[in-house]
Amino acid sequence: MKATAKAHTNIALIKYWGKRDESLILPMNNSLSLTLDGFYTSTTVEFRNDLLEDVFYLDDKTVTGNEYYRVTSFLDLIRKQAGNDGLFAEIRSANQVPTAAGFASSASGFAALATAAVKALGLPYSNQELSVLTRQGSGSACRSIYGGFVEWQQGTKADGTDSYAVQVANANDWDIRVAAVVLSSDAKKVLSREGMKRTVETSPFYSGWLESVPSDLQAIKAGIKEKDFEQVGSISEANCLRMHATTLGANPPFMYWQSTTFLIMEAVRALRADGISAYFTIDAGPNVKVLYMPKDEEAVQHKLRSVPGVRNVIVSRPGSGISCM
Ligand code: 2P0
Repeated sequence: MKATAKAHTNIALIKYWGKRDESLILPMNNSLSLTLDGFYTSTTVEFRNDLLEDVFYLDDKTVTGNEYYRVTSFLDLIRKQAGNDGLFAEIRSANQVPTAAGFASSASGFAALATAAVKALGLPYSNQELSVLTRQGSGSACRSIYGGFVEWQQGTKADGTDSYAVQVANANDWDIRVAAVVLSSDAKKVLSREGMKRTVETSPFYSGWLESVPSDLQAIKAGIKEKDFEQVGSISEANCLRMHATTLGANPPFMYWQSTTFLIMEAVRALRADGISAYFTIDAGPNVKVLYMPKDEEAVQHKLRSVPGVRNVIVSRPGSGISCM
């Protein structure tokens, strides 16, 4: 009753922004991401008869509070599905996701946790079933089941059984790069869960966001198929800007960007003006991710590292899906 699994994080190129069901974590729109090899979580789950409650260690430290409850209530779901309510687990997770890089470790975290727990209990889940399950821990995590380019199909059913991720292109199909640009200061955060809820409920721009997603998705999938980097990059950047625009219309309004965020956006535009194909995308935080082609590695690194306020630049290639050890 013990298993270990590894999952990589992912960066959304077409963002998931807003839920239609908060408890089942059903999204308002389809999203599309790239799984990244540079950032991952390894998790071991061992169900033991001698435990009276779950114990959770993250990087060898005992976790309590909200983070602990999110994990145990997710395991409750799995226990229920296995028909084994009273069986508790020791969970040991190690994050290779520098939180300062602005990646939600929840994506790799819940994907690794779900995979390890299901394996430990011997549940014969397909990747699709695993994606449905993982989604209920954290929405974006359902995309981390697969490697390469991945689409999360929002589904139409009220019970969420058709809301899962599917692979669009394999990690080995196309060699591109994503640089995570780490800023030296940290802003007070509006958590993405709270931010998307406020936006759905109050932003008059939200309907415009939803209207814009289907054509972005169609165009980016065509771009991935054709390996048209300009198309994939430019659509990712525009989609990111539209997501962030919805936050400015929320009540109260909020914004994830800092002054250094703007400087990096300008640096990326300057690279393009110099004929280097680079595009940015930004999640629910101030850090920027930059997409570019391997041949431009040196120029992109040099430019990004020269921006005042940039602390580090961490490069990823397309990564693989979940694996069990
Ligand atoms: C995404 N984000 O598609 C978008 C873009 C942030 C901006 O998914 O509430 O941690 O657990 O479903 O998945 C972050 O939200 O939120 C996110 P929950 P999650 O990657």
